[in-house]
Amino acid sequence: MAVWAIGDLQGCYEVTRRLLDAINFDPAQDRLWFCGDLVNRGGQSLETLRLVHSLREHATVVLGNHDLSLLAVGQRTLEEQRKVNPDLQRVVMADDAHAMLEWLRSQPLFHVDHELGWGMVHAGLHPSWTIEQAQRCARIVEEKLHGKQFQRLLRNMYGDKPAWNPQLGGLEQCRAIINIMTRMRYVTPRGRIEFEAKTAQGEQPAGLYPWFAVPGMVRRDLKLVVGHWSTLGLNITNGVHSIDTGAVWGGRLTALRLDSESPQIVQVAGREVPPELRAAKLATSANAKLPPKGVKRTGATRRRRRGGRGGGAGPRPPQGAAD
Ligand SMILES: [Mn+2]
Repeated sequence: MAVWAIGDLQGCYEVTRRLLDAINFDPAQDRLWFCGDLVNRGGQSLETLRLVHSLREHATVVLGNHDLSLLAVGQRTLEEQRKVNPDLQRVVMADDAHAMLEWLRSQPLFHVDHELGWGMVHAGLHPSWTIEQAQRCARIVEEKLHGKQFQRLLRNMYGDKPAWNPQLGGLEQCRAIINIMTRMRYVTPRGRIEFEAKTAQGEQPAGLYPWFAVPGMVRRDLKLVVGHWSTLGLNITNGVHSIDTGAVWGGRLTALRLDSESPQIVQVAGREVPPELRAAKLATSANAKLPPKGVKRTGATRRRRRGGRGGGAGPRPPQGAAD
Protein backbone atom coordinates (compact mmCIF):
# COMPACT_ATOMS: atom_id res chain seq x y z
CA MET A 1 0.00 0.00 0.00
CA ALA A 2 1.38 3.36 -1.03
CA VAL A 3 -0.17 6.80 -1.51
CA TRP A 4 1.51 8.96 -4.12
CA ALA A 5 0.75 12.57 -4.97
CA ILE A 6 1.48 13.43 -8.60
CA GLY A 7 2.17 16.89 -10.05
CA ASP A 8 0.48 18.66 -12.96
CA LEU A 9 -0.02 16.20 -15.86
CA GLN A 10 -1.13 18.86 -18.37
CA GLY A 11 -1.97 16.36 -21.06
CA CYS A 12 1.40 14.59 -20.95
CA TYR A 13 0.09 11.05 -21.33
CA GLU A 14 3.30 9.17 -22.09
CA VAL A 15 5.13 10.96 -19.30
CA THR A 16 2.33 10.02 -16.89
CA ARG A 17 2.54 6.36 -17.92
CA ARG A 18 6.30 6.38 -17.35
CA LEU A 19 5.85 7.85 -13.88
CA LEU A 20 3.25 5.22 -12.94
CA ASP A 21 5.75 2.56 -14.06
CA ALA A 22 8.56 4.23 -12.11
CA ILE A 23 6.57 4.14 -8.84
CA ASN A 24 5.38 0.58 -9.60
CA PHE A 25 1.80 1.74 -9.23
CA ASP A 26 -0.46 -1.17 -8.36
CA PRO A 27 -4.16 -0.27 -8.56
CA ALA A 28 -5.01 -3.21 -6.30
CA GLN A 29 -3.05 -1.67 -3.42
CA ASP A 30 -1.98 1.89 -4.10
CA ARG A 31 -3.72 5.25 -4.23
CA LEU A 32 -2.92 8.25 -6.39
CA TRP A 33 -3.51 11.90 -5.57
CA PHE A 34 -3.51 14.18 -8.61
CA CYS A 35 -3.04 17.84 -7.72
CA GLY A 36 -4.95 19.25 -10.70
CA ASP A 37 -4.32 20.51 -14.23
CA LEU A 38 -4.73 17.07 -15.73
CA VAL A 39 -5.20 18.63 -19.15
CA ASN A 40 -4.12 21.30 -21.64
CA ARG A 41 -0.90 22.19 -23.46
CA GLY A 42 0.67 18.70 -23.48
CA GLY A 43 -0.99 17.55 -26.72
CA GLN A 44 -2.38 14.33 -25.24
CA SER A 45 -5.06 15.70 -22.96
CA LEU A 46 -7.70 13.25 -24.19
CA GLU A 47 -5.50 10.22 -23.49
CA THR A 48 -4.45 11.65 -20.13
CA LEU A 49 -8.01 12.33 -19.02
CA ARG A 50 -9.08 8.85 -20.14
CA LEU A 51 -6.24 7.34 -18.12
CA VAL A 52 -7.08 9.24 -14.91
CA HIS A 53 -10.81 8.59 -15.43
CA SER A 54 -10.06 4.86 -15.78
CA LEU A 55 -8.16 5.01 -12.47
CA ARG A 56 -10.87 7.01 -10.71
CA GLU A 57 -11.62 4.31 -8.14
CA HIS A 58 -7.98 4.46 -7.06
CA ALA A 59 -7.43 8.19 -7.36
CA THR A 60 -8.18 11.44 -5.59
CA VAL A 61 -8.26 14.52 -7.82
CA VAL A 62 -8.53 18.23 -7.09
CA LEU A 63 -9.42 20.64 -9.86
CA GLY A 64 -6.88 23.04 -11.38
CA ASN A 65 -7.45 26.17 -13.45
CA HIS A 66 -7.01 24.23 -16.70
CA ASP A 67 -9.52 21.58 -15.59
CA LEU A 68 -12.07 24.29 -14.84
CA SER A 69 -11.36 25.83 -18.25
CA LEU A 70 -12.02 22.48 -19.89
CA LEU A 71 -15.34 22.23 -18.06
CA ALA A 72 -16.23 25.72 -19.27
CA VAL A 73 -15.29 24.85 -22.85
CA GLY A 74 -17.43 21.73 -22.59
CA GLN A 75 -20.50 23.93 -22.05
CA ARG A 76 -19.96 26.10 -25.11
CA THR A 77 -21.55 25.77 -28.53
CA LEU A 78 -19.93 23.58 -31.19
CA GLU A 79 -18.94 26.70 -33.11
CA GLU A 80 -17.19 28.16 -30.07
CA GLN A 81 -15.52 24.85 -29.30
CA ARG A 82 -13.99 24.81 -32.79
CA LYS A 83 -12.00 27.94 -31.83
CA VAL A 84 -10.40 26.30 -28.81
CA ASN A 85 -6.87 24.89 -29.01
CA PRO A 86 -6.67 21.42 -30.62
CA ASP A 87 -5.61 19.67 -27.44
CA LEU A 88 -8.75 20.65 -25.49
CA GLN A 89 -10.90 20.45 -28.61
CA ARG A 90 -10.10 16.73 -28.97
CA VAL A 91 -11.37 16.19 -25.42
CA VAL A 92 -14.71 17.96 -25.81
CA MET A 93 -15.35 16.41 -29.26
CA ALA A 94 -14.58 12.84 -28.11
CA ASP A 95 -17.37 10.24 -27.95
CA ASP A 96 -16.72 9.66 -24.27
CA ALA A 97 -16.42 13.37 -23.41
CA HIS A 98 -19.71 13.57 -21.54
CA ALA A 99 -18.88 10.83 -19.04
CA MET A 100 -15.39 12.19 -18.43
CA LEU A 101 -16.47 15.81 -18.04
CA GLU A 102 -19.33 14.89 -15.72
CA TRP A 103 -16.87 12.95 -13.58
CA LEU A 104 -14.37 15.84 -13.67
CA ARG A 105 -17.08 18.30 -12.63
CA SER A 106 -17.83 16.17 -9.56
CA GLN A 107 -14.27 16.53 -8.25
CA PRO A 108 -13.39 18.81 -5.31
CA LEU A 109 -11.20 21.91 -5.10
CA PHE A 110 -9.64 20.91 -1.79
CA HIS A 111 -9.11 17.45 -0.34
CA VAL A 112 -8.21 16.69 3.29
CA ASP A 113 -7.21 13.37 4.80
CA HIS A 114 -6.57 13.89 8.52
CA GLU A 115 -5.66 10.25 9.07
CA LEU A 116 -2.91 10.48 6.48
CA GLY A 117 -1.99 13.99 7.66
CA TRP A 118 -2.18 15.59 4.24
CA GLY A 119 -4.33 18.04 2.32
CA MET A 120 -4.24 18.78 -1.41
CA VAL A 121 -5.21 21.87 -3.40
CA HIS A 122 -4.10 22.91 -6.90
CA ALA A 123 -2.62 26.37 -6.23
CA GLY A 124 -2.90 27.21 -2.54
CA LEU A 125 -4.84 28.49 0.45
CA HIS A 126 -5.29 32.11 1.51
CA PRO A 127 -2.62 32.94 4.13
CA SER A 128 -5.37 33.72 6.68
CA TRP A 129 -7.37 30.52 6.17
CA THR A 130 -7.25 27.66 8.65
CA ILE A 131 -7.84 24.19 7.20
CA GLU A 132 -11.45 24.35 8.43
CA GLN A 133 -12.05 27.74 6.80
CA ALA A 134 -10.49 26.47 3.58
CA GLN A 135 -12.78 23.43 3.64
CA ARG A 136 -15.82 25.66 4.10
CA CYS A 137 -14.73 27.86 1.21
CA ALA A 138 -14.07 24.89 -1.07
CA ARG A 139 -17.50 23.48 -0.23
CA ILE A 140 -19.22 26.73 -1.25
CA VAL A 141 -17.79 26.42 -4.77
CA GLU A 142 -18.15 22.64 -4.96
CA GLU A 143 -21.86 22.83 -4.09
CA LYS A 144 -22.40 25.16 -7.04
CA LEU A 145 -20.17 23.19 -9.38
CA HIS A 146 -21.78 19.87 -8.50
CA GLY A 147 -25.31 21.28 -8.54
CA LYS A 148 -27.84 22.31 -11.17
CA GLN A 149 -26.49 25.87 -11.48
CA PHE A 150 -23.01 24.79 -12.53
CA GLN A 151 -23.23 26.45 -15.96
CA ARG A 152 -23.79 29.80 -14.32
CA LEU A 153 -20.71 29.28 -12.19
CA LEU A 154 -18.56 28.25 -15.17
CA ARG A 155 -19.70 31.32 -17.13
CA ASN A 156 -18.92 33.67 -14.26
CA MET A 157 -15.72 32.28 -12.79
CA TYR A 158 -13.28 34.20 -15.00
CA GLY A 159 -11.74 37.44 -13.81
CA ASP A 160 -9.12 38.61 -11.33
CA LYS A 161 -11.55 40.47 -9.10
CA PRO A 162 -12.71 40.70 -6.42
CA ALA A 163 -9.92 39.90 -4.00
CA TRP A 164 -10.97 37.64 -1.16
CA ASN A 165 -12.67 39.16 1.84
CA PRO A 166 -14.96 37.41 4.31
CA GLN A 167 -17.96 39.59 3.39
CA LEU A 168 -18.18 38.37 -0.21
CA GLY A 169 -21.18 36.36 -1.32
CA GLY A 170 -22.62 34.65 -4.39
CA LEU A 171 -20.64 34.35 -7.59
CA GLU A 172 -18.07 36.95 -6.51
CA GLN A 173 -17.26 34.84 -3.48
CA CYS A 174 -16.92 31.77 -5.71
CA ARG A 175 -14.62 33.62 -8.11
CA ALA A 176 -12.37 34.79 -5.26
CA ILE A 177 -12.16 31.26 -3.84
CA ILE A 178 -11.47 29.72 -7.26
CA ASN A 179 -8.71 32.26 -7.90
CA ILE A 180 -7.05 31.45 -4.58
CA MET A 181 -7.34 27.70 -4.88
CA THR A 182 -6.46 27.36 -8.57
CA ARG A 183 -4.44 30.41 -9.71
CA MET A 184 -2.56 31.97 -6.78
CA ARG A 185 1.24 32.23 -6.58
CA TYR A 186 2.48 35.51 -5.14
CA VAL A 187 0.43 37.61 -2.75
CA THR A 188 0.78 40.91 -0.92
CA PRO A 189 1.33 40.83 2.87
CA ARG A 190 -2.47 41.05 3.23
CA GLY A 191 -3.01 38.07 0.98
CA ARG A 192 -4.14 39.82 -2.20
CA ILE A 193 -3.10 37.86 -5.31
CA GLU A 194 -0.68 39.49 -7.76
CA PHE A 195 -1.77 37.64 -10.90
CA GLU A 196 1.00 38.91 -13.15
CA ALA A 197 3.86 37.67 -10.97
CA LYS A 198 4.76 34.15 -12.06
CA THR A 199 8.54 34.13 -11.72
CA ALA A 200 10.79 31.88 -9.69
CA GLN A 201 11.10 32.63 -5.99
CA GLY A 202 13.48 35.51 -5.31
CA GLU A 203 12.76 37.18 -8.65
CA GLN A 204 9.35 38.59 -7.73
CA PRO A 205 8.67 42.33 -7.36
CA ALA A 206 9.39 43.78 -3.93
CA GLY A 207 6.63 43.39 -1.37
CA LEU A 208 5.26 40.13 -2.76
CA TYR A 209 5.49 36.76 -1.01
CA PRO A 210 4.76 33.20 -2.07
CA TRP A 211 1.33 32.47 -0.55
CA PHE A 212 2.91 29.90 1.80
CA ALA A 213 5.55 32.26 3.15
CA VAL A 214 3.63 35.40 4.09
CA PRO A 215 4.80 36.96 7.38
CA GLY A 216 2.25 36.35 10.14
CA MET A 217 0.24 33.80 8.17
CA VAL A 218 -1.93 31.25 9.96
CA ARG A 219 -0.27 28.11 11.32
CA ARG A 220 -1.60 24.81 9.97
CA ASP A 221 -0.87 21.36 11.33
CA LEU A 222 -1.76 19.53 8.13
CA LYS A 223 0.89 19.05 5.46
CA LEU A 224 -0.20 20.28 2.05
CA VAL A 225 0.66 19.11 -1.44
CA VAL A 226 0.10 21.55 -4.30
CA GLY A 227 0.87 21.97 -7.99
CA HIS A 228 0.44 24.92 -10.40
CA TRP A 229 3.80 26.69 -10.00
CA SER A 230 6.37 25.25 -12.40
CA THR A 231 8.86 28.12 -12.04
CA LEU A 232 9.04 27.38 -8.33
CA GLY A 233 10.10 23.79 -8.96
CA LEU A 234 10.11 21.17 -6.26
CA ASN A 235 9.83 23.18 -3.06
CA ILE A 236 9.05 22.32 0.55
CA THR A 237 8.37 25.33 2.78
CA ASN A 238 6.28 25.55 5.96
CA GLY A 239 4.75 22.12 5.36
CA VAL A 240 3.69 23.03 1.81
CA HIS A 241 5.03 20.59 -0.77
CA SER A 242 4.98 22.13 -4.22
CA ILE A 243 5.39 19.40 -6.86
CA ASP A 244 4.67 20.97 -10.26
CA THR A 245 8.06 20.47 -11.83
CA GLY A 246 6.97 21.50 -15.32
CA ALA A 247 6.59 18.19 -17.17
CA VAL A 248 4.74 20.04 -19.94
CA TRP A 249 7.61 22.56 -20.27
CA GLY A 250 10.28 19.86 -20.60
CA GLY A 251 11.00 19.63 -16.89
CA ARG A 252 10.01 16.58 -14.89
CA LEU A 253 6.88 14.92 -13.63
CA THR A 254 7.07 14.38 -9.88
CA ALA A 255 5.51 11.84 -7.54
CA LEU A 256 5.69 12.41 -3.78
CA ARG A 257 4.94 9.52 -1.46
CA LEU A 258 2.54 10.68 1.26
CA ASP A 259 2.41 7.63 3.52
CA SER A 260 6.10 7.38 4.36
CA GLU A 261 8.05 8.96 7.22
CA SER A 262 10.67 10.72 5.12
CA PRO A 263 9.75 12.41 1.85
CA GLN A 264 10.19 9.97 -0.98
CA ILE A 265 10.25 11.54 -4.40
CA VAL A 266 10.28 9.87 -7.80
CA GLN A 267 10.65 11.87 -11.00
CA VAL A 268 10.66 11.12 -14.70
CA ALA A 269 11.67 13.32 -17.61
CA GLY A 270 8.90 15.51 -18.99
CA ARG A 271 7.89 16.32 -22.53
CA GLU A 272 10.45 17.45 -25.10
CA VAL A 273 10.11 21.18 -25.81
CA PRO A 274 12.23 23.90 -27.47
CA PRO A 275 14.94 25.21 -25.09
CA GLU A 276 13.65 28.79 -24.96
CA LEU A 277 10.23 27.66 -23.71
CA ARG A 278 11.89 25.43 -21.19
CA ALA A 279 14.03 28.20 -19.74
CA ALA A 280 11.08 30.53 -19.28
CA LYS A 281 8.83 28.12 -17.44
CA LEU A 282 11.11 26.04 -15.26
CA ALA A 283 12.88 26.54 -11.99
CA THR A 284 16.63 26.85 -12.35
CA SER A 285 18.72 24.67 -10.05
CA ALA A 286 19.67 27.81 -8.15
CA ASN A 287 16.15 28.66 -7.05
CA ALA A 288 14.56 25.22 -6.81
CA LYS A 289 14.81 23.92 -3.29
CA LEU A 290 15.45 20.23 -3.59
CA PRO A 291 15.31 17.91 -0.64
CA PRO A 292 18.84 16.54 -0.04
CA LYS A 293 18.01 12.87 0.08
CA GLY A 294 15.33 10.38 -0.82
CA VAL A 295 15.13 11.70 -4.34
CA LYS A 296 15.05 8.98 -6.90
CA ARG A 297 15.15 10.00 -10.51
CA THR A 298 14.18 7.44 -13.05
CA GLY A 299 13.44 7.37 -16.74
CA ALA A 300 16.06 10.05 -17.33
CA THR A 301 16.37 9.08 -20.95
CA ARG A 302 14.33 11.69 -22.65
CA ARG A 303 11.99 10.31 -25.21
CA ARG A 304 11.22 12.44 -28.20
CA ARG A 305 7.55 13.17 -28.49
CA ARG A 306 6.16 12.81 -31.95
CA GLY A 307 3.70 15.27 -33.39
CA GLY A 308 5.39 18.21 -31.70
CA ARG A 309 2.27 20.29 -31.40
CA GLY A 310 1.62 21.77 -27.99
CA GLY A 311 -1.88 22.60 -26.87
CA GLY A 312 -1.26 26.20 -25.93
CA ALA A 313 -1.50 27.79 -29.35
CA GLY A 314 -5.21 28.40 -29.70
CA PRO A 315 -7.29 31.17 -28.20
CA ARG A 316 -7.65 31.06 -24.46
CA PRO A 317 -10.88 31.26 -22.55
CA PRO A 318 -11.84 34.88 -21.83
CA GLN A 319 -9.44 36.22 -19.19
CA GLY A 320 -7.53 34.33 -16.57
CA ALA A 321 -7.86 30.71 -15.59
CA ALA A 322 -5.48 29.58 -18.31
CA ASP A 323 -2.39 30.75 -16.47
MN1 LIG B 1 -2.49 25.52 -12.82
